[in-house]
Amino acid sequence: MFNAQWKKLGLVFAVAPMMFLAACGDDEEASTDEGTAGDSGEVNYGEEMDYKITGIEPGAGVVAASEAATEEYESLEGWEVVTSSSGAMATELGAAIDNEEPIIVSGWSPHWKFQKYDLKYLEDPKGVFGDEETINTMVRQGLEEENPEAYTILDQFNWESADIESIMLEVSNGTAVEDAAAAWIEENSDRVAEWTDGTEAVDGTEIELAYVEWDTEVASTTVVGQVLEAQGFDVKLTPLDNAVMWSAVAGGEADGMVAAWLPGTHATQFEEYGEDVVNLGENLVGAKIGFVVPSYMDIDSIEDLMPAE
Ligand code: PBE
Repeated sequence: MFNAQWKKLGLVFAVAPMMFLAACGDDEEASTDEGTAGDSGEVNYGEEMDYKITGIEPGAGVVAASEAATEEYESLEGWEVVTSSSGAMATELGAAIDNEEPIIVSGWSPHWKFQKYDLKYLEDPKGVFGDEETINTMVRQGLEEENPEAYTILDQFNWESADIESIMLEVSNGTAVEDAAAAWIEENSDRVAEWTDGTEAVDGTEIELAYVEWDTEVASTTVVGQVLEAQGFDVKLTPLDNAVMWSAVAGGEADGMVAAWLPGTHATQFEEYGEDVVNLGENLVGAKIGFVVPSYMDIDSIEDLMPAE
């Protein structure tokens, strides 16, 4: 309508050729610009979301980083990170997408949500969420001497985002994690053979792995647990809060975990417990945390948001 009127005016009067060109030169671009201006001027995503960011478990590093972001960015003044659980976050994300509503979640990759939905990370010019992360394996002191076969398998465990995501996606579609893990192990016997390389089967030696019920860690810990079980171990997988997971390995109550996100996400825990655990290094590279939004949201950066009034 607006453009059509300008066209008419331009044709009739032809007195403002520059304006005429500006309005009609590129209709598509003109309307896109109009939409953007309209969104930032009229659609206040913050207001629609009640200035709430959908967090996950209170102990998660990504929640701490999300809270730090609300402190660091002026655009997030007056915003709040609402904690719940990874499962609740995923449910809320799915519901928002069904209704094409705006939502900001404390997100991470690898994660099945990127395969299921069209999502993007908001740019983080202040670097509050850090850069690329690795997921690392930590074991208790003394494991190498007391349980060398398990130590070697845990040390050799490593895989890629595509591997873990394929399991997570199946689980998100309703497959039991035990079944998804078993199927992956069967299809990737060469890879698994590299993890057990140089070890001998045992007869019921106990091994306890701690983890947190994040989708990533549920998948990885289940896979490693099954590989250990197939080697004859009596495996116990213990879900804990993040800080408790770290302290359990540091204190020797648990034998190990494959869920240490570094250098940023678990920096606080690594600082506190790093000297009391044995760091077996990366089991996955290319991980990431940050604010994740549906691609249909017309913002790219945390700085595109608006403070609460
Ligand atoms: N996460 C998944 C964890 C680490 C693994 C990103 C939710 C966290 O934020 O601590």
